[in-house]
Amino acid sequence: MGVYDNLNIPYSQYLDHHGQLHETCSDYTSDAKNLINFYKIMLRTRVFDQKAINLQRTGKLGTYASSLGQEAIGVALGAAMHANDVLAPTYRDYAVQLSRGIKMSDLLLYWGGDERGMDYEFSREDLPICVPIATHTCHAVGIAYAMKLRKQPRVMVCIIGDGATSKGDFYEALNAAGVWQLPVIFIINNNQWAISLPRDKQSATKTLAQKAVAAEIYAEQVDGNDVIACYERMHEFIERARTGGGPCLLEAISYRLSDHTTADDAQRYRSPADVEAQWQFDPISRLKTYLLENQFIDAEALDALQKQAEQEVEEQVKIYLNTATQPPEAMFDYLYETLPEALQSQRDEVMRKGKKHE
Ligand SMILES: Cc1ncc(C[n+]2csc(CCOP(=O)(O)OP(=O)(O)O)c2C)c(N)n1
Ligand SMILES: [Mg+2]
Repeated sequence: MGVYDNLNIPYSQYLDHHGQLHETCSDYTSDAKNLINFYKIMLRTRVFDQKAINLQRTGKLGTYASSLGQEAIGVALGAAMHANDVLAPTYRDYAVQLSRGIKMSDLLLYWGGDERGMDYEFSREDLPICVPIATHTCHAVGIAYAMKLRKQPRVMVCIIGDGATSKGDFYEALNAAGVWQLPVIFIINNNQWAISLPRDKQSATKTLAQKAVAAEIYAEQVDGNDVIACYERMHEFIERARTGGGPCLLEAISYRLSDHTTADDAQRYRSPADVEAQWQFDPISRLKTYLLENQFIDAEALDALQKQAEQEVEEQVKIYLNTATQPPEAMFDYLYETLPEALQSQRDEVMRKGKKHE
């Protein structure tokens, strides 16, 4: 018996893993066009992801964090957010970033070690990818505070992992968001792993969502492999925050089907059979079954979407590979308005060494 077994944290699932619908959809998710769009972006994300891993394996990209199996969360979020809302993403949130118009070539540039990749052409106010765990929860709260102060009808959305909910920053952010009633939504992508640490060794709480209770923040869980349920709950939470309803937290339960990053070998700490068993919950096949069974799409159109995604990824990779690299001294040039003396001498040295190699 847990101490807080009687906490009521609602859980939603619309589409089960056999592609069967158990709840009534809103007008938005009843519309086949919107569901096909969900499918399309999930597919684009997955094709992009596999290509990025291949690029890393062939020495054309740095370390890369895969989003395999977690595409539904981001695609739903991308549809639920307004263009002028602001996103604070982590390092595997490509699905929502692509939904918000961020280019694949920019994401590749970033993982290729070039910070210009975070100078997005669209959604320019979205934060750059946050690699330090949970630090962006506090940034999100600051931005939400500014939105409230300026009386803007905008919402701040912050995504974190299950492991990140153990960080002090997260609790500080929740506390401030709760007491100031800020327009911020916290989305936890509970993919069951924090590198090699499983969820049950991460936190003693029955749910991660209930961590919001102490901050008096409303929280729910959702099936993170069900793009329809994710969209319905996110849409409601975001619109509530937009109209002065304050912060909310949604724990989306997913599974990291890939290694943590390309620098990891997950076979060292979890069995391939366990991972294989999780494929039955794959968010893309689930939606595909639903679309086909309801004749919202046919096999031929699905094939065309696959080809389109592959073509787009190839084009974006070309743009990335054809982008001229920055000179080494560029790493000094964007952190400070005026470079501190100590760094100036390092910059000079890099320039001198560069000349010697020419
Ligand atoms: C402050 C900080 N501490 C440690 C790390 C090293 N680190 C990188 S990813 C990770 C695990 C994060 O797990 P989770 O929050 O569940 O996110 P996931 O990678 O599963 O999406 C850790 C500890 C880091 N990036 N930042
Ligand atoms: Mg995790």
